[in-house]
Amino acid sequence: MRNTLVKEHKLLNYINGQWDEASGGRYMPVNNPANGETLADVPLSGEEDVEKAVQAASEAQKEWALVPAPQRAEILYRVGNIMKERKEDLSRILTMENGKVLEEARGEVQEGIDMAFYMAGEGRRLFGQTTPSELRDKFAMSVRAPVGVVGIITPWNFPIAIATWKSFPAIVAGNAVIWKPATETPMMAYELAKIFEEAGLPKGVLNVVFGSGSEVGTAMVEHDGIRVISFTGSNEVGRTIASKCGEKLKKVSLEMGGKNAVIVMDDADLDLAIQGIVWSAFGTSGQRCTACSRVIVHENIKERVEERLLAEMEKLTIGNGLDESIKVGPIINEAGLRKIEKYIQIGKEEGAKLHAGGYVLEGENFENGNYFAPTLFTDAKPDMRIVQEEIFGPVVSLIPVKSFEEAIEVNNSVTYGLSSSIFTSDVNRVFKAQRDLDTGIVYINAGTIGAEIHLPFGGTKGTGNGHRDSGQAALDVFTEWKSVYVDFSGKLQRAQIDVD
Ligand code: UN1
Repeated sequence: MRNTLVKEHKLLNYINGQWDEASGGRYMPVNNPANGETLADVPLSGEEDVEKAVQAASEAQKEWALVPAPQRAEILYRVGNIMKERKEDLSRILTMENGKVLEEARGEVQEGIDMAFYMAGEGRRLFGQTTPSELRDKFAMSVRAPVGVVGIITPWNFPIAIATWKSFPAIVAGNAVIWKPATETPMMAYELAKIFEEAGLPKGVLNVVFGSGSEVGTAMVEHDGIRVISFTGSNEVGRTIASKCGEKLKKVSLEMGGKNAVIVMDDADLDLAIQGIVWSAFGTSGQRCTACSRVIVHENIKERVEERLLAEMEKLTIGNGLDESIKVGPIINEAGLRKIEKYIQIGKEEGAKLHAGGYVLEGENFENGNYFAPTLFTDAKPDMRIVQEEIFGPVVSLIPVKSFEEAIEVNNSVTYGLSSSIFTSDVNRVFKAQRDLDTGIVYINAGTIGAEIHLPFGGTKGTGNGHRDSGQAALDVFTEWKSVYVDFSGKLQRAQIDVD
């Protein structure tokens, strides 16, 4: 018996407004990480399918770019409204395919709804600039032009929100999109494509090609018809994409994770800090790019923080996220579990003290699911691998420091630079911290997660390559600046020469 909330058990690609099987007819199962139930089969497409999608997108984009932006935005308003109507069903499907608890799934779908209305508003803005010309009777302006056909590659940990961060600005700006969703979470992509279809998006403007990164992703990166690649995912894959795009001089926007820290100073509101750490480290089972996996704590309060943290961790309920009493859901898959286990071993070998957790949960409540116990390492050192590398699980390491300055230095001593947070009641430290923390997102007296869609999202150093998702910044990824000069003098005016 298949799950009844899932309407289609055999997913299809969405290319040129048609629902098609992948060319090779290959499929793989999509499993619920909470209980191993097979929810659907996802097509494994190949180069041929990407080719078809690019053809369709190129054709569609020419017309789409000519549709006035406020009309393009109308589609996004409709998409937002349909998502709102279906919020509960979408959230439940999201919990089933990804594992995150229902409350968080609703939050993620809400993020997508917010993005729809925010980017729909761009249809009446898409601001450019007017600038005085050096010459008399000449008008100068810069406008945002669509890039053409763009490729988006999205991860399983935020399968709908991140897709909206990328596809909505691309579409409102007049591009056509080829989208490869993660094979672990294709149902959100399927639902979103259906919503776009219902909202009346012209065929070919959005094309969903399901399949693996090595086949579909590679074909997208290599295809000369795709002018931008926007990718969120692992560091290794991101680097490969970056170098291939470099060779092809293709624009690329990357978000490749974090090793985010909460700093707790000895003047902090400890209750608040502990809540912030627990939410950021164990929410979504630590499977957020923004998750807190390091706590940099002033040595004066180290013991108290350890104690309070352990007490709160004991209260965490673990299990199937469809059960509203559960706070921590499963890990996405077996490979995810093995990776976390590997880091537990590394942490022990490096000499960090395993204070809580550190094992896969087994037994009656966890049958056929991928559950990992919330884990706390203490007495960790800044150069340990568990403190430097992204684990992507419910594992947090406490690093004691002697001063505010040392805390900032330790925060900045990792290769990543996505999110950071500090709990302090000293206003001078607040302002110093926001200036000196080397991350794309900084929180003061709040945890490391919970970015809002109308602000730029992304990071410094190994987290990315300078581009941002979300907010106005997303438009920079999906548009080209075009400088336009209109000379209405009726004679030849030579810039830089005829200036007096
Ligand atoms: C991610 O983990 O890649 O800021 C995205 C947050 C969410 C988005 C996370 N709004 O935690």
